[in-house]
Amino acid sequence: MDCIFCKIIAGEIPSAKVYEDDKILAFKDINPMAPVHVLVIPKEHIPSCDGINSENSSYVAHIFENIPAIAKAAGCTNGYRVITNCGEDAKQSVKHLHFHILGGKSLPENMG
Ligand code: DGP
Repeated sequence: MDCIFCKIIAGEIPSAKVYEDDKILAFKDINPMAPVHVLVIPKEHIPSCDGINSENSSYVAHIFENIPAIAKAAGCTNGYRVITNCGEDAKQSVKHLHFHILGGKSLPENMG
């Protein structure tokens, strides 16, 4: 499968990892939009939010169980934002479910 995030999971493309376990990987976004910009992804290929179901939702639960510690370790000491883009209108560019953690500054109120 030609998925850039699956290649990052496989170690075929390097990334700046900040957290990894058997189910999920977190790494720095290549094009940061804030002082802290980390992506958290499931190690199973789920194309987007639309692909979450009862078979794979444990990956999503595990991501959210770990987001607070990942965000704080990355430097979010005063809050953070979690975003997932799903589909064309949201401008999802990588078709592997990922959650952006943004922080390290006071973020703009406008989300779209
Ligand atoms: P989205 O628009 O929600 O699909 O965001 C995809 C993000 O993935 C975007 O902020 C840039 C990031 N990204 C794309 N390719 C790579 C890569 O090869 N390495 C890293 N670290 N981030 C990437």
